[in-house]
Amino acid sequence: MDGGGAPGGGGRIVMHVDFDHFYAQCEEIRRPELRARPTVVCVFSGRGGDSGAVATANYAAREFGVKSGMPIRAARARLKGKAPDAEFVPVDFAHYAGVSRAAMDAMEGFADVFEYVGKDEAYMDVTRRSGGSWGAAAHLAQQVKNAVRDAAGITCSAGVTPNKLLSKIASDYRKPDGLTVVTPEKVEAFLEPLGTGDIPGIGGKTAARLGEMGIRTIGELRAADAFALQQRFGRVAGARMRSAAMGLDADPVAEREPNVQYSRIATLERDSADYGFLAGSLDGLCAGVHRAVAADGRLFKSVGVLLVQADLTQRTKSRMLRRPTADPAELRRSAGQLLREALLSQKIPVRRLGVRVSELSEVGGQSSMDSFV
Ligand code: DGT
Ligand code: CA
Ligand code: CA
Repeated sequence: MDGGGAPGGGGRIVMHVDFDHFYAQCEEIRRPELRARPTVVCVFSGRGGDSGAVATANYAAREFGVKSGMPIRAARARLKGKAPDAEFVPVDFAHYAGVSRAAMDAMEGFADVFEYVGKDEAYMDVTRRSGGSWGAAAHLAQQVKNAVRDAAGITCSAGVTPNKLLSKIASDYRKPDGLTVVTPEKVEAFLEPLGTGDIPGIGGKTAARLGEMGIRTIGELRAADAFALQQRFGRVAGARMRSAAMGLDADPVAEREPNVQYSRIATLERDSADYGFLAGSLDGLCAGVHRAVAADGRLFKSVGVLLVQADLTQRTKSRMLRRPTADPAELRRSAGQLLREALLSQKIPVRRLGVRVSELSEVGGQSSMDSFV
């Protein structure tokens, strides 16, 4: 590893910005009365009733232990009897995309290099912009937060540190509306007391295995026997954990714009609203989209279908997958389901049919929950 990732070494100043309880804040923008009430944003599975999962919840709901990923039924149980004013609202990705776009547009101009990561987070290299001064960088971060609030009406939390890894940890350190600056000389003291699970890439399982070795804090991980770690987790993962515990990360902020997408669209042989007929074109469209994504070595997390109707108006339907994928079968399956759902309420025959994927990431650039092992 070169000195670029070493605290105090390469002299970079990197900012990570993460929007607070993002989907819930988006709902609060259009219904301000929700701010004071426990609000749970739900992905209803469509199988009726409360079947489905919680996407996120506002802070009022989190106080009752409601968390991302839990079954909607479990969230109801936690709020039952205690919060009669609680609201359960369905996800509305199109609305969130609009809010995200407004916020990202407001942020981009503050960076030397801007890296869009997902709808609610981005990295910004601000080394040149801040003249290498930590005071100036802190001021810049406050300006970014203000700009996001003015443009999109939401709060966010920012971390300003020597690299991406530390900034990601720092933005999560004080939430909501946080601003955490960690200068090179403070890195060690900052990391020391945090839990190992605060390191991106160390999920619950890995943290538990570390706990069995008596390693609970990042400070303990840093001091751990390198050989023992490598024996337990393998050479590569063991070494990565230790270097993360030291706050090292040389990964550069790489320019990436939001909302890049791949799509294919085709005119049908005749106008139709029949699933069987439309599905005949769908596989070819999916294959075309998949070829383009795969050629660029990317994964996608959102799949959508576009219906251009006989009167030339458009309908779209899209869905977020559970995790980023490059699987052509999953693309075909999702697009097929979306088409089926769209046609349930189709009043005008369809003239042109399109498939698109978005929420892209690089293959290998993932940090899934337990990506270290
Ligand atoms: P935060 O950043 O801790 O204040 O809260 P969020 O809700 O912004 O959490 P974050 O940054 O991990 O995720 C951003 C959005 O992604 C979140 O608003 C909803 C969505 N999301 C997160 N976890 C899950 C999940 O387990 N299932 C589903 N369907 N969506 C999720
Ligand atoms: Ca967030
Ligand atoms: Ca996030």
